[in-house]
Amino acid sequence: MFQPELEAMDRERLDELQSERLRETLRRVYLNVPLYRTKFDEAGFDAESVRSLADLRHVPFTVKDDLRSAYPYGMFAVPMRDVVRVHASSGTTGQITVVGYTAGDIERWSDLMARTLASAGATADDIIQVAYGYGLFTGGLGVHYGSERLGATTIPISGGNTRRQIQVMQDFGVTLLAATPSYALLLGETALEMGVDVRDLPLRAGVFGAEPWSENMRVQLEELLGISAIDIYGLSEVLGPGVAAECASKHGLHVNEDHFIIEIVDPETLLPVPDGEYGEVVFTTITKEAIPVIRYRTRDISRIVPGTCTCGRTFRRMERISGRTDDMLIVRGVNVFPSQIEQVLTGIPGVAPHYQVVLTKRGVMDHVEVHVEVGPDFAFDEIKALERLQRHVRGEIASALAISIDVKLVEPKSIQRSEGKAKRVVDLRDEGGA
Ligand code: DLL
Repeated sequence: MFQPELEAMDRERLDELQSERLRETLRRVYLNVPLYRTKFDEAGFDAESVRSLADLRHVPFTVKDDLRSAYPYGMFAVPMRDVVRVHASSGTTGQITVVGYTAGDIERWSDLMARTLASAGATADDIIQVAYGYGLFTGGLGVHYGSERLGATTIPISGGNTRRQIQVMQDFGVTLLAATPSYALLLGETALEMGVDVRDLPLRAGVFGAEPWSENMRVQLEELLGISAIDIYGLSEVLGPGVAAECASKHGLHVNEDHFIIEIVDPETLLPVPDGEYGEVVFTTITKEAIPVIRYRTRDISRIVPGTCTCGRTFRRMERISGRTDDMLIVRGVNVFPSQIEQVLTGIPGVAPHYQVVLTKRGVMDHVEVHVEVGPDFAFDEIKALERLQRHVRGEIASALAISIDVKLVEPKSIQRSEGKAKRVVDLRDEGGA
């Protein structure tokens, strides 16, 4: 453990710490951020009235549109001269939101990322290939600072230039890879094309996140790369990577509760759900200086994993993200996330883990079709075999998810590969057909 005195803190002490930091944060945003002052006043909420964590229920939520309307710096709680870094996220609609960091924020972020890497088993002896994008995206620089804080050797290669990545991995003796899971898959496949079996290299772990992925995808990545694959989670509005991460037991992601308060709420009623039930993940930052967020609705769906973890950490765990509410498909009344479809596809021999869910309009009805690549060894011109496999895939999806969904098998390498976040849902509904 990187910081056992914090990560394995007594729960009672943690409650006190969270309440104290929450009170201080609420006071600060009320004083310094007009948007919060207006929200609190309109809701009749007095920032000074908070006595314990239970009072958080009375605090108004914050949503992505609040950040958009405050573009670029309207949500900052400190003067610009105290801001040493900005990052930005484009989001699905393309409209950009900006987040800022003070020198203190960067310090804490580095610590949290060192903690994240350490929970994946990394030490100062590791050589870490940072294949998340560097730039306005938080992934590259976030992991970079954590890796240096840990004392590991940091390779700031960023995303892209895939063949060179393999060369570097091989020549520099890389032991840990940081990338999106979809890019890690592309790296593994490209290595094979180059005649390199990554399993023979010193690489032993991966910290993968920034997009939803399934348990079966983990199994495939672990086999392909000969590593232990760890899920790491975060979002720009709250910090970047470093909000939550799995430990070696890989049974939920420990939320860094000394810096963030997690709630799971029903997205309709916005009331908190009991531990163990699914809902929308909501975070409140309690140590951020430049841009604290209060009850921020992430649109990510997960649940709290009940019970304690065998690793000794006391921070609560959230289950891997099932998906984003924006990506949820409603197929004849049944809610499905692309990652659930991925879980089914990646368990079927003969198909490759490359897929897209394509939405079109048929008359007034939405039509959903899954495009999935056949495996590289599949004889794509054998119509009978293709039909058989297609029926099989449909059947597997129907039995696992209780939905009947059209499946189109496509040729190997015909689905666009990603060097960052994969695009799993292609929405052609405004374009009048597929
Ligand atoms: O993706 C931060 C990050 C970088 C996390 C590198 C992990 C590794 P954003 O670009 O703001 O920040 O996107 C945040 O990505 O709300 C989730 O929907 C999704 N996401 C992030 N991590 C995971 C994960 C970064 N482990 C959005 N599993 C979040 C599933 C994830 N989804």
